[in-house]
Amino acid sequence: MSTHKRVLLLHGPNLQLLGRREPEIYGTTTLDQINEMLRARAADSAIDLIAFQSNHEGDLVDKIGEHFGNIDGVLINPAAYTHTSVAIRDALSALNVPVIEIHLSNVAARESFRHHSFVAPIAVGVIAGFGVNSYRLALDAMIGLLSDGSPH
Ligand code: CA2
Repeated sequence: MSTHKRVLLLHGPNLQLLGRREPEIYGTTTLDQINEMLRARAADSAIDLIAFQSNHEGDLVDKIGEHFGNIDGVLINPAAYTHTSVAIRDALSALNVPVIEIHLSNVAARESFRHHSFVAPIAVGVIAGFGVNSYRLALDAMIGLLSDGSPH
């Protein structure tokens, strides 16, 4: 039996466009490149990373539900659903594992409708504003959490 931990990496709507549109806001790295970078880094820490992107709220809720009882943590950039989705928050909360919310941009410095997150209150923490590095920082935080249980 594998002793590897398992982490779910979720990407919300429109993030499939990464690297192809609006590079001045969201950078030039594609979603596949982010997934590959994180998969390699996770593997170095004996973590299997399962990546999934959807433009559909229910598909994200279904994916989270599928992992009840078989996942050790969730990294999620809920994208626009950050600001709208009670369903994604409830699904994540029900998993009972550490969740880290990720944003490429500094949402606090953008339009006021991006200042509220439904997910943040059930997350261990939020990493925003560092572009692609937000994902790397979030994975490093998750590796720390899964090794000693502490976010610090
Ligand atoms: O900064 C982030 O990571 C966001 O989650 C990105 C979301 C936005 O709604 C959130 O407020 C903050 C938007 C994702 C759209 O991704 C695109 C990528 C490339 C081109 C166009 C959109």
